[in-house]
Amino acid sequence: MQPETTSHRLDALTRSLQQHNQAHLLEHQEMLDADERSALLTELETLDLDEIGRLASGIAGESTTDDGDAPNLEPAPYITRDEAAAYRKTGEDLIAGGGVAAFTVAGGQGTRLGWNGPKGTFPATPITGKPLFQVFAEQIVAAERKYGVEIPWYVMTSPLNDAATRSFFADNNFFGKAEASISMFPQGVMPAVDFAGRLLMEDAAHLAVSPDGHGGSLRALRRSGSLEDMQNRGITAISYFQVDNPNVHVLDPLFLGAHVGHPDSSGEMSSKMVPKAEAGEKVGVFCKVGDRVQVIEYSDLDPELAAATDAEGRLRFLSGSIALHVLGVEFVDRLTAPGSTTALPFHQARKKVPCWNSKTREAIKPTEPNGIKFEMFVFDALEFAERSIVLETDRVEEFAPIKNAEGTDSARTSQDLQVERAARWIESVGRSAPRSEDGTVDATIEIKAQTALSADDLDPASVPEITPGDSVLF
Ligand code: UD2
Repeated sequence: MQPETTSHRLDALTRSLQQHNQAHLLEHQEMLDADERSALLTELETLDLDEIGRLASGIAGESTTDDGDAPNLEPAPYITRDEAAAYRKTGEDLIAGGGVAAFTVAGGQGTRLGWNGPKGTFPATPITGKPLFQVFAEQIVAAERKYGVEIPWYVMTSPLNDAATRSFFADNNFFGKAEASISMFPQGVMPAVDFAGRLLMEDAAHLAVSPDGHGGSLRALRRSGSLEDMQNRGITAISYFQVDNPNVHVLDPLFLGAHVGHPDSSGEMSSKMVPKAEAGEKVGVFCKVGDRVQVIEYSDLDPELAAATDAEGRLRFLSGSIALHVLGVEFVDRLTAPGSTTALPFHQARKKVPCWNSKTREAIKPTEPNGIKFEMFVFDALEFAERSIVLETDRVEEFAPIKNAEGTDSARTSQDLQVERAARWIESVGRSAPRSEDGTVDATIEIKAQTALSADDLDPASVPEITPGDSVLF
C-alpha cells in the first residue's frame, strides 16, 4: 500500500466516521503499523454506517422488536401428527427423489454451555458420548441407506468456529458420510455497539464483531453458493435444525410431506411446535398476526399473554418453537435475491462485550453488559410465507436440547430424555424397558441410528433383554 493511498483512504474514512459519530475508531491509528492500519481501514470501509446508525437509533430495551405488544396477536393454529399422517408418503417420495437437504445451524458461540470448542463437538449421547455432529451424521447416513439416495448436508459455522469445525469433521473421517456431500460455510458477522451506539473495538486493530444470528443463515446460504448448489442438485426443501438437539429427527417424512402437500402450506416455510411445559418456558411462541404466522421470542412476549389460559385451563399461547423448520429452496432464493425487500430485522441483545478503549488504550473485560449485539432470527422469515403450517410434535420424541452446563437443558437432562425416548421406542414394539416406581427408566439405553431412525423402524427382535441398572447399546 502506497502511503499517499493510505492517507487518502484515511481522510475519506475519517470524514465519514465523523458524520456518523464513530470518529473514535481512528483516534489511535498512528500507533498501528502499516499492515494493521491498512487492515483496520479495510474493515471500517466495508461497514454500512447508515445501517448501523439506524439500528443504534433503536437502542432502548432488550429488543428492537416489540411485536409482543401487538394488539392483534392470536395463537397460531397447529395441526397434529395424526392429521398430518396422510402426507408421510409424499415426504418419503421427496426424500427418496433427492429433493431434501439437511441443514444445521452451528454458528452460535455456546457461551452458556461453557464448552471449549464448537457446540457440535460436545459429547451428547448417554453411553458412547457421541458428539452432536456425529449424532446428526449417523442419522443422515442411515437415511441415505433407507431411502437409497445421497442426502447433502449443509453446516453453517461462524468465522469463530469454522476452522475448528472443519478439522473436527476431517479428524473423524466425516463420520462415515461422503465428504463431497457435506458443505460447510461461515455465517456473517455484525459489529457490536455501546449503549450510545458507538462501535466497539476488540483491540487496537479490529472491531468487536459477533455472528449475525441464525437468521443470517439465509443470506449465508446464498453468499456461500450453497443455495445454487442445492438448485443444481434438484433440492427443493431444506430440513433446518439447531446444533443443540440430539433428539432431532433430521429428516422427518411426515413433516416434509405436510410442508409440500398440506393445503394450509404454501411450501415456503413450515415449523414444528411442542406444547409449552409452563408459561415461562424459554422458547419462542407461534402466534398469528393478521393472516401470517410469526414466532414471538419468549423475551418479547408480554408475561400476561404468556400466562393467559383458555376455558380448559390450557395456556392460550401454547405452541412453543423448538426451532425445527422446513424451508423451500425457492423461498430462500426469493428472500435473499439481490434487491429483495424482504430482509429480516435485527434484534438487539445486551451482552458483555470484551473490548478496547481507544482513549485510554486499555483492554476491558466487562462484568456487566456493556454493549449491544445485533442478531437476525430465522423464524422472522415466517411472515414472508403466504401460508405456513405449524405441526405439533412430542417433546420427548424430538426435543432434548443441550444449552446449559447444569440444570435445565443441560447434558444431564438431555441424556435423561434420550434414554426415555429409547425406552418408549422399545415399549412401542412390545418389548420392555425397566422402570423405577416413579416411572423413570432404570437403565441407560442408547439406540444407534443404524438400528432405527424412529420407533417405526425398530425391529422387536433387535432389542436385547434389559435388566434394571443395565447400560445397553444396540
Ligand atoms: C432458541 C430459540 C427459542 C427456542 C429454542 C429451542 C431464538 C432466538 N430462540 O433459543 O425460541 O426455539 O432455541 O431450542 O432462536 N446460532 C447460529 N448463529 C448465531 C446464533 C445462533 O448458528 O449467530 C445457532 C446456534 O448454534 C444454535 C441455535 O442457533 O444451534 C440456537 O441459538 P441459541 O442457543 O442462541 O438459541 P436459544 O437457545 O436462546
